[in-house]
Amino acid sequence: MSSTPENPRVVVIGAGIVGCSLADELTARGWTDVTVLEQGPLAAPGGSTSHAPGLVFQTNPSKTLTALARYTVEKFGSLDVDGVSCFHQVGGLELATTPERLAELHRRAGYAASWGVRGEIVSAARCKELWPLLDESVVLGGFHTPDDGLARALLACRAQITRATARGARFLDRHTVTGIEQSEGRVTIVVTDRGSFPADHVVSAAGFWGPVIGRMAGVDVPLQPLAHQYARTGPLPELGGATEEASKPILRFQDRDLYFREHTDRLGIGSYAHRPLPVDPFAVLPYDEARARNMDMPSSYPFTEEDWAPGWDDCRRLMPALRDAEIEAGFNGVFSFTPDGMPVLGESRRLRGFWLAEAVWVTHSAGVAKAVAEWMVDGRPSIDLHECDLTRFEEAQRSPSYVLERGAQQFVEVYDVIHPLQPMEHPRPLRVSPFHARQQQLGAYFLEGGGWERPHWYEANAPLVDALGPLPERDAWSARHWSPIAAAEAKATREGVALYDMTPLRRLEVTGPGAMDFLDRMTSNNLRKKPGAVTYTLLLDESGGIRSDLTVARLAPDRFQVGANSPADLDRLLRYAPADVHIRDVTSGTCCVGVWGPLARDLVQPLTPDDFSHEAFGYFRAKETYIGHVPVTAMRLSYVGELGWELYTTADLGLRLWDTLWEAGRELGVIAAGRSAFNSLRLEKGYRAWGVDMTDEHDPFEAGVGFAVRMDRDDFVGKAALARKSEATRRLTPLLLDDPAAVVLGKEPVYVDGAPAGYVTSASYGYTLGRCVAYAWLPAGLPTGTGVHIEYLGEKVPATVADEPLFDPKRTRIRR
Ligand code: FFO
Repeated sequence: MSSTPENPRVVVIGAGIVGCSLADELTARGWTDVTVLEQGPLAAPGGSTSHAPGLVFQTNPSKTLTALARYTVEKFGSLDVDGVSCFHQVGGLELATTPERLAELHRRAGYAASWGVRGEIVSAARCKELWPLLDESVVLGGFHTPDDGLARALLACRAQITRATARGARFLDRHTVTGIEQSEGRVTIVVTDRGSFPADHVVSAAGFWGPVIGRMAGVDVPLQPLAHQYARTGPLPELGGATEEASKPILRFQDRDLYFREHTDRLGIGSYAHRPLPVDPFAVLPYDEARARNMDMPSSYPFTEEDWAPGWDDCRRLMPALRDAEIEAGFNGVFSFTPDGMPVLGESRRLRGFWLAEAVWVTHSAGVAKAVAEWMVDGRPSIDLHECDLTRFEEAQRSPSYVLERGAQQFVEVYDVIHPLQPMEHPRPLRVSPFHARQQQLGAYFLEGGGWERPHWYEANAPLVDALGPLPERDAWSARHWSPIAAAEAKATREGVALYDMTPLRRLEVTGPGAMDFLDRMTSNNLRKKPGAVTYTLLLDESGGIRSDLTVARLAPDRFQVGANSPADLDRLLRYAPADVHIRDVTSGTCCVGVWGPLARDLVQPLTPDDFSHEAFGYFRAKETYIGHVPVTAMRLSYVGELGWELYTTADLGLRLWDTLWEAGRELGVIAAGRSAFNSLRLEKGYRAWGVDMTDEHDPFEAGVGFAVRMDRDDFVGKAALARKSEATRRLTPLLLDDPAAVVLGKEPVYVDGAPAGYVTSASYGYTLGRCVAYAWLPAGLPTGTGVHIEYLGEKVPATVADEPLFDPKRTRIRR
């Protein structure tokens, strides 16, 4: 068959659950020229799918992962082989044996409600009813999710092989990929030990062999295979008479890193309660060599008794019936972990047509296959995948040693109670700004983001706390990674002047004769302004979804500085850039201080030869000038909503810039302030954070950034789609919590008239307002003053729809 744009030649590498599901999804969309190459035998080729115990717990703090899992449940539930369903909906049960875990289960019930998964917190007695083997006395409660269950992954492979084959796909087993050829940046041929396969698109769905395939293509696949233990008991009298494969909910005992499922009258037990057992993906044997060495399959390593013993004791404490039980069989099963626990999906920019569908668990497999198929066929997935995008890793997060260390840590933490702000412990520090030494001297409390050390507050500001009124008490959870010092720093910013380290803010330099036209076509606002203008604008996709929000400073006719959000922004711009446009990420070689507050001008003016008056240096303007000895690019804008400037310079001069500002600011009472205050101030101003408040699932109008879209100008990416949009049905809505002492943190479900209606995106105490601010996706048209409830730790907290911006609506503070 020859290739056409409507039906290109696709080669999928790997016939595990991802490859089989992908072949099914692609052929369902009319891409029928699909070849799936598999090194092992079908339909149990020996990778992770072949040993996966199949537990599908849908609930996850990530909305994206939950949506992917929901589709797996829906799809496998509709597939069968000879009348046997590919999904066994026994429900799920997560147990709490500590108060901390019970609180976590309440949070998880919140995520479930936010993302549309049925579930309820249940008593210990109800847990016992659902799982009679439990010792009720060790259980405090549980989270029961009736729609979770067991995926029969190998059956689902068979069902999808049959269906995709009927539509024209072919599955070739015992074909080992040995090379990937390319020409002019596009993939052309997949070479195997049994012939070559020309391809327009190649998808690596090779699971933990992904890095091996990636190397053939010259593409990093940042995943780390690790082994974890799975064992099966002998027959248990307590399960005697069972005829069904399973009838009780799949069970998690996260406090001891264990999970359970039935195998008729036996129990299968999975354990993460052991040291990480990393496996070198380049040393994993192919199917036949593994067999030759008496391994069951490449993904199953011999059971290590010594790693099993502690977990086994815990199993027996939880289920007394296991005290007399024996382990009949066990193995150490290999599967993939990534530095952040998310899959790695998308097309490589360096090798067009080469896609990754890697580090995917059975739980998310069907959802991933659907999303990747949509992405390939329609140009974009129908759900937000930015957390899974292969472009999300920073350069410094791609080294093999980073991937190994973080992958192993993801294993260790797999069931831990993780606070949303909890930083990784190592490798740290990885990236520091030039101000790091000063920040340490000021007692910075550092958290981590994108590899950067980021001060959240400074202990040096502790004396300022006394001048505040009494602050409401916080519960233990919201008090974590929080300090009242943030309140003092917020107040000092609103009343005096503060320095904020903005170095981690991504900066791109876009230059060349085509730069103006290129940025103009790529983004939604009007950028055709004289040099010196700064514009807030949006990077949209073809469907009008928000890919990012940017500030674009025109520094010279052909030279722009772009303030961006993630590595994906750079990737996207590079993908589209014509030859006469040069794009460079200058983040690492430069730095930035935000000097913000009503006294900002008093601080900066004496240090610079330029006129920094409102008349001479207006709001959203940029100038290249000097601060003392330091050449800077100054931009008059502020994400915290106060008078002031972002000051950029090269990294070598950063410390000098900081010291110059610090010295000059002494008599004005300048402080250094951290991200905790920063986030509070920006929410009071209603400034959206991309990736949290809005993603490509949202259009600018419903997200409340329609002011950055000029529908009356010439064409730009996304314009046509926006023109077709009908009235929005949902809206990013500002809420104020009624009780001045109440706080929420984000991702909580919101109830309108008692029914779940949406979820909180970001939230922070608004120290100026004296109330917690929460933004939430809610039905459009809720009038200001509407009372709603936010569920926080199982309690319904009252909140009220507010008018935005909540603070300084006339913007007098920034425009003076
Ligand atoms: N670039 C710079 N230089 N500084 C930043 O803080 C940020 N951002 C992101 C990415 N790029 C950046 C953009 N987010 C405003 C709102 C959100 C921003 C940046 C700026 C803002 O000042 N909005 C005003 C003015 C809008 C206008 O006049 O067009 C407003 O909404 O009133 C940090 O995350």
